[in-house]
Amino acid sequence: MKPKSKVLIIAGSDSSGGAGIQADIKTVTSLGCYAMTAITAVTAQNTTGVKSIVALKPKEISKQIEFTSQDIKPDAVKIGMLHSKQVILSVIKSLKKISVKKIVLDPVMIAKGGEKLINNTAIIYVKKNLIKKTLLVTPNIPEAEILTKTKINNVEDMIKSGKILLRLGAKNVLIKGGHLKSNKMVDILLSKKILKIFTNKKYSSKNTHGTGCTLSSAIATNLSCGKDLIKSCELGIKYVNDSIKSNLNLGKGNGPINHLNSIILNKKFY
Ligand code: PXL
Repeated sequence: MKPKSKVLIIAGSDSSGGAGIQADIKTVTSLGCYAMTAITAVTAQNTTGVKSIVALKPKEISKQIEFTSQDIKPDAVKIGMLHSKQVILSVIKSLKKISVKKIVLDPVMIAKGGEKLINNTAIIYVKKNLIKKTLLVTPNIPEAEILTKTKINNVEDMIKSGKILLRLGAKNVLIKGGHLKSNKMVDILLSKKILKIFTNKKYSSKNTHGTGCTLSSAIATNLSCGKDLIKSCELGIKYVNDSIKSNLNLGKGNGPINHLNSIILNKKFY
């Protein structure tokens, strides 16, 4: 098969392969599309935690975005870890130059093991400057709580927090309910015109490293292929749920999900 579309990923590297740019490339590829990357930071980590984070210079991140896109124009962009104000400002500048409309922002803040992946000033810039430049922002509950200064305990609180994000300039918000104390998985898509509640079975597993990265990449990929926003979210959620369900169980800590769940290998290659 040939790739159906092209997706540019702006995110950090996760050496353990479960989250970050590695999860993003696997997702875009597994869903039949072409992945390009602009690496924002390099982390040394395994399933038990993050050992170190090295940031790339904002100028180098911008070069990756602009030089790559001048040659192969992305149909959609996914943004993950951006850990300083300077990086956010140069990413915004570069996005303006490449003028891609379908931009999905995963406002990455904290790794599964609790390590901070963004500094406090940068969070203000995500909120005030970046969110409004994107088509969709996909916070989980702790991220939505930080961005909207609210406490989220239930679905009503998720909707309230989503409305605050819309008031801050977000066009569409997908709040992921994985952190809710509930036996169902509830995710909420909200815009001025849409209120869609996705309810799915919850698979309890400690191996959920990279679910957020994977979901935002899957949605960006679906959008890049011309699917509408609701369908893109619905199929993205399904891809992540199936990847959790297949329970890889690698490593001693919070292991990765199985990105290969959508792939059928051609017999002649194995
Ligand atoms: O899942 C958030 C995330 C994003 N990006 C990188 C990460 C992680 C979590 O560990 O390492 C690079």
